[in-house]
Parts: sequence; C-alpha cells; structure tokens
Amino acid sequence: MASITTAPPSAASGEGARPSAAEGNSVKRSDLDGNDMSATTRGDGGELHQRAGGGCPVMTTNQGIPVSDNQNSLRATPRGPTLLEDFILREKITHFDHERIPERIVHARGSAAHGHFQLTKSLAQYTTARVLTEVGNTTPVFARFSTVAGGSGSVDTPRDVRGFSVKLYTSEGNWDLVGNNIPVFFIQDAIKFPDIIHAVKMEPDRGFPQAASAHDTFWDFVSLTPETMHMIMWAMSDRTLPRSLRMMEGFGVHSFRLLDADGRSTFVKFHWRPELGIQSTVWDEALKLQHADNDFHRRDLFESITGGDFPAWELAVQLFSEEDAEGFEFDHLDSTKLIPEELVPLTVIGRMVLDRWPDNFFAETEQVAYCPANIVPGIDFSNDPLLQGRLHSYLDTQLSRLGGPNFHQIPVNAPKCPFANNQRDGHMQMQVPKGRVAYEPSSLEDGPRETADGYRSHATPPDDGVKGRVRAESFADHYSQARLFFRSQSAPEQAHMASALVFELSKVETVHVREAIVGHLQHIDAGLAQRVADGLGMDALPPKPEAAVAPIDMALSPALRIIDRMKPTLKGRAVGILVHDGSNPDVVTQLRKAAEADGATVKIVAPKIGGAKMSDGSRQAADGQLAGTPSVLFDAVAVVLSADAGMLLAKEAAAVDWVRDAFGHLKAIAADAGAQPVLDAGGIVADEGVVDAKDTKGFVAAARTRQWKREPTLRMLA
Ligand code: HDE
Repeated sequence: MASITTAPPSAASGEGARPSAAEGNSVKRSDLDGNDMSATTRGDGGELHQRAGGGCPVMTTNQGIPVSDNQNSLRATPRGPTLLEDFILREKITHFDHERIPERIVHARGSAAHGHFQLTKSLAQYTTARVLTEVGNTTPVFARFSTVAGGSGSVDTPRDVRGFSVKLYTSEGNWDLVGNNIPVFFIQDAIKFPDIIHAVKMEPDRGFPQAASAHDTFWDFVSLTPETMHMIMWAMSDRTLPRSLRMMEGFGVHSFRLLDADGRSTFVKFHWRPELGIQSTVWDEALKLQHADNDFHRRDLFESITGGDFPAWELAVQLFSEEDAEGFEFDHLDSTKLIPEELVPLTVIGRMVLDRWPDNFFAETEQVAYCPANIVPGIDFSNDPLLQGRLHSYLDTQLSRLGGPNFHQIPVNAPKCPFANNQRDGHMQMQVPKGRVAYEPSSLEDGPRETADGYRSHATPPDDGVKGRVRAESFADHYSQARLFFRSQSAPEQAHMASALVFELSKVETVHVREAIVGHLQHIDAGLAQRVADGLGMDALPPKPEAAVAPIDMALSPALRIIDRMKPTLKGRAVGILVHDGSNPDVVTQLRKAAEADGATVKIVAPKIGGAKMSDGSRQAADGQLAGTPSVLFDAVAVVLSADAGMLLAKEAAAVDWVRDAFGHLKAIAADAGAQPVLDAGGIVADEGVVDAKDTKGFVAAARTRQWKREPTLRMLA
C-alpha cells in the first residue's frame, strides 16, 4: 500500500518570502508573472503541488501558519476517514461556509466602478457645499448600477428599473446620491415600500417569477394603487431596457435643498446625463440577450472601462424656489411627479467619469453601502415622505447586511477625508482607538470637537396642518403626469408601451386585475386603453375607476423621449462581422476601418472559433463563434461571405437567425453578394438599413440609429 504523501516543503518553498503583515496573503498579478512553474511536484495520487518561490508568497492559514499541502486533507490512512484534527481543512471550509452575506432585499444585482467627479460650474450662489462650489476640484466617486427585483445572480436585462447610486467622497464627508434611471417612483409614502416590493418580487408560495414584473401580484397591487400609474408608464417604456449602463440617465428623484451661508434654501433636483446619449434595446432583443449573455451589462461596463473607453455623465441640476414650486401644477414633494425640463431647465454643473474597475467584486461592489441620509453641509432633505422614510431604511438594512455598526470602516465605505468621533466598539472594530477619553465634553485629552462649519439643517417653519396619518390633498392627482409622459412620446415609443402592457398583462392570470389596469389606462389616454384592450382580446372596455382628481392636459415634454437621443456616432457601440472560409479580406478591412473610425468596437464572428481562411489565403482570427455570439450582442452587423459559404450558411440556423434577429431588432445590415442566400433565408427585405458591404459610409450612417420605419413591417405592435 502506498504511504501517505504530504509532499513536504521542498527547497523551493524556503525561497518564498513569508508575506509581511501589510501584504497579508494577497498575491499580486506581478507576483504571478514571476511564478516559476518548474517549482511544482506531483503527489502519489498524481495531484499538483505548486511551491512558493519567485514572486509567490508562502500560503498560510489565517493565523499565519505555513501550509505544506493544500491538496490533501489529513486522513487516518490513505483510504481512511478524515481527521477532525485537521485545523487547516476546518478553517478553510468554515471560512468558505460564511463567504456570502445577505443580499440586498432590492437592487441585489449590481455592477460598479470607481471614478471621479469634476465641478465645471459653481453653485456658490446657492450652497456652501464645497463639492458644488470649488470649480475644477476632483472628487473621487464609486458608482453602482443595479436592477431592482431580481436576486444577485439574476440576469442583467429584464424589464426593470435601474438603480443609479453614486458615492462622492468629498472633502466634507461622503455624499451619496442614491437614485434611479427613472425620475419618479411608484409610491408616495415609504410605508408602502415593503408592499410594492413584495408584490413585484417572486411570489412567496412558488418562488417565481424571478426578476420580472409580469405576474399577478405586481399588477394586482398596481391596479389597487393608482399613484403607481406614472411610474408604470416609464416602466413600460424602453427606459427599462437600457442598451448599456453607460447609456442611461440617472435621477436623484426627490427634491433636495441647497443651503447658502445664511441658511437660505433653494430646491434642487439632480440629473446624470450620459455623454454617449440614451439608447435602449427593443423587447425581443432584451429577451434574447438574457440567453446570449446573462452578464451583458456588467461585461459591457467592464470591457469599456478596462479597455480605456471610460463612460462619463454630466451632472445637471434643476433649481427652483419655494415660490416657483407654489406655481407648479403638481406637488414637487410627491415622488410620483417630475418637473418637466421645459418648465425648469437643466443647468450642467459637472462631469463624472468612471475609469477604474474594482479590484474585488465582493469587497467593493457587494459591500458598498449607499445611504440617502449621507449628505454634506450645504445640502439638505426636503419633506418628501418617500425620502424621509428612506433616511431610516438604508442604515438599518446595512447593519444586518454588513454585520454590525462598523461597516463605515470597510475601505469602499470609509470617507476619504479625516473622520473622528467617540463612537466605539461593536462587531468588527478594525481600528484601535487610543486614550482614555471616549466622551465629549472632556478636559483630560484632546478629543474630537464641534466646528462652526459643521452640518446644519434648514430651519423650515412648520406648515399649518395637524399631526396625523394623512396624505396631502396636493398628492391626489395620479393621472396627469402619466398622461403627460405617454403623450410626449414618439409613435414607436407609444407602440412599445402599449405592447409592453399587453405582454405583461397577458402573463396575469386573474381577469379582474387585467380589467382594472385597462380601467386606469382610460384616464391616461383613451387610445392607449383601447390598444391594450384590443391586444388582450377584450370585447369591451372595462369600467373606469373613479379618479380622486380629474387629469389635466399638461404642456407636452418632448425631453421625455429617448428615441432620438442616441448620439450620431458609433462610440460605445459594437459592430459584428460574420465571415467564413473564402470571405474577401479587403471588404472586411474596409468595414472594420469605417466602423472603428466612427468609434465602434468591431468583432469578427465565424462558424469556427479558429477563424476563417480568407480568399487571399490569410487566416482571419475570430472573436466569437457563431452559435455563441448571436447578433443581439451587436448594434449593427455585416455579413461578408464567398458564394459557397453563403449557400452553406443559408442552411445553418445560427447564421440565418443572426441576420433575421439583426433585421428584427431594427439594426443596420451590410452584406456582400455571397451573403445574399443567408439574407434570403432570413426573410430580409431590402430597406434603407440594408446596405451593400462596400458602401461603408452608408453602413456607418445606418448603424448610428435604429431603423424605426422597419418596425411596423415586421412586428404586430399593439
Ligand atoms: Fe431604495 N433601498 N428604498 N430606493 N435603493 C435600498 O438599501 C428603500 C427608493 C435605491 O447600489 C436598500 O443597502 C425604501 C427610491 C438604489 O447598493 C433599502 C424606499 C429610490 C438602491 C432600500 C426606497 C431608491 C437602493 C436595499 C421607499 C430612487 C441600491 C439595500 C421609502 C431614488 C443601492 C440597501 C446600491 C437600495 C430602501 C425607495 C434607489 C432596503 C424603504 C425612491 C439605487 O434600504
């Protein structure tokens, strides 16, 4: 019988320097580069033993005890039981058992990046906040984008609101702008938040659907809560299907206050506007993206940042006074209302760039804790009852999610300015406070003291109402802004919204819920209600519920559309070129050059990952294999094939789907003569967006937008 082999530390391990306390157990990439693979042995079972040495430090337990064998647990005999004595095994498995923390109850799935914010226009007239007054100053930021309903392992592209959180590490403390990509919210009062979230999340008895609003409980709640109607219009629009996290707006949603040195207040709404412009996918594309790449948005953000193509947003503000607010046709303290840009224009005051991917997903993206209550001197809250409720919730949830009161010491959460107080102890205290004084006032030591520049709240006089569980009458109009939003959209956007409503309600099994929603829609727009009723196969319109306040016709706001907000450039977009053996390399090169010159990333797709042998005998490497790289991953596609390859691929479903989907998703298609059989098999009809592969200019122009005119020819929208 073979004797037990624990492959004792070889001479090589002696060369491996023990990590210093500062280095911990971490292995740097540069260390790995120096990894000497020859310093390996195999045990009696054939298992690999890599030895420390070169740049690789010695592996130790968390107590610093060097490990001689990380492949075999301690056994009584080679084929016998494992011994409880094996403290190395037990420590490793125990740590592993505890490697997950509770996921966020909402916004569990997210992607984040580091960057900075630079102020370009001072708001010194309105606020003392240094981050908003010191032009040119650079403030580090950490931004996290998220879906809302799905768990942390769910997909990136469901129809869902996106979180847009930014932590600004200002010189006066952390300021968290915890917003969404939609400027309004579903509910008016924080007390309804657990209800709407329970309604939208997977149903508690069956555990599905995951990351989807298309089910009975969500629409049941909505049908009984008319204040949701405005946000429902946004949720059913293409805003909830962003093409990229880099191409969506962010909104602070609530009104905040700016305070000047005399304590005078100006209301403010915050907006992030993407420099790449706003772009969404179409619904069928979003569905297919879930199959093509669950991590579509995360990968896109990762690739753009690590590739040096840094996403950027402008920060803009809407500023208005108490008197201005009194003149509005709505109450700005109600989070189901927005302030049209046409009423209060946006002023751009700065720019955020995200330029560094986190070093570690868990330590940073997972452990980051945003809180709308984190604000700095010169900024204050409004009385929006939704915001007021949020001020409690975030710290509360983070206490359990991050395990105790010291999570502000985690590097991603810690302020980058000095911070000091007399709070002490608690789980996971990482600092070692010195001295005998942990109170104030004190005369024994120099402890932290107050400052005249410290945080002050606005001295808001109380209004003349009475205490009670009451909703302000000014919050009662639930339909006017829903109507404003729907009616401000272009025709294709309205069709998408009607179709989205039909899709979602078709998944609702309870007939009276479907009917109740169509009832509400009649207050928003009669045409919309009829389209949805027709789409659902209703014989007659169901009754309209009584409206607390009859909707009014507000002046339309074209700024609420997104269809024409794509920038006329391919910057930030991707072009796929399908080739096979015998493709013309010159045509491919010209297409690539033209697309890259306009800013696109170009990827070559081929039936085989090894690439294609081109007509001149050269080998064209492939970035993706056809079946695993469907055209949903691109904004525009080109097909360059020899006559033989065209005939062959016309019989390959992956190739036919490639062009059919690109066409169906309203994308530009460039094709040469050899590709024609594939286009024919895909049922592609020539239009302005289908161009000859040699017409590179025409292709780039068509690729910059979607072929909206094509849509009614191939899809029965509601
Ligand atoms: Fe949140 N929300 N929320 N929310 N929210 C959380 O905090 C909550 C609301 C938003 O990337 C939680 O740490 C209540 C509006 C984002 O880590 C929790 C109410 C807006 C994120 C919480 C709201 C948001 C959260 C879950 C109603 C847009 C993700 C985990 C009063 C302005 C932050 C956590 C990240 C996260 C509570 C409403 C945005 C449970 C009670 C309105 C972007 O505390």
